[in-house]
Amino acid sequence: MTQDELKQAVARAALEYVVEGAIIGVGTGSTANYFIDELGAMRGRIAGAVASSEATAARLRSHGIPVLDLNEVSTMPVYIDGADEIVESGAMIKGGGGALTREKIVASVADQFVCIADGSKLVKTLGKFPLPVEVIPMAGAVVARRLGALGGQVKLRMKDGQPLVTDNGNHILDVSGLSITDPAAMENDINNIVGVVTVGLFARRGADVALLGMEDGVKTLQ
Ligand code: ABF
Repeated sequence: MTQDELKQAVARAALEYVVEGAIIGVGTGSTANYFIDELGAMRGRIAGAVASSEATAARLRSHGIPVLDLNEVSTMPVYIDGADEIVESGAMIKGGGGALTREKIVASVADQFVCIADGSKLVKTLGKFPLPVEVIPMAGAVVARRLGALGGQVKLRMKDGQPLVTDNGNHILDVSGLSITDPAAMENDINNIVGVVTVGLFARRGADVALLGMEDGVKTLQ
């Protein structure tokens, strides 16, 4: 199976977690896109969706799925999204797609976080994938120095020769070379750096369920 077929398989498996008549939180990225395409087929059976990015909102609308503002929603049974890396405990690195802040906000409202990913995302220790940190632009240099002191190499994410600007008008620093043995502690430490908006470690609130696409089928971790 190709990586795309594995992503499609977990996207389909995630439909089991969709609660009829409810509002669904929807993530960002290629695996989440496959999930949105599957959700399109059952659009009449959900109340709508809350999107974690402008790109996801546009894709949901293209399938005729109503997109709600999170301010109109107080509860949501499930949030479904991909990951860049995940460990068995459910802690993840996210944000390779640049949508980490809205992903973390929408996930925080959901009762259950269902992570969908191809099996290559399952690792023993987080950190091979560069850790994304969204920062207020004026704090970029000072936050980069503080992150450098944690032992990683810090790079400002660029797009078309300019710093990438997130949906929230901020920048992203990618930290490589970390070996994250205590993800929740590192999440706290980075959250405490002034100027950081969001760190792409989802450990204090990780995945409740992970659906991982393997050659021999979808493996469920919970
Ligand atoms: C989102 O999309 C992100 O948090 C993560 O960065 C990325 C995973 O992308 P893909 O599904 O394309 O591998 O879930």
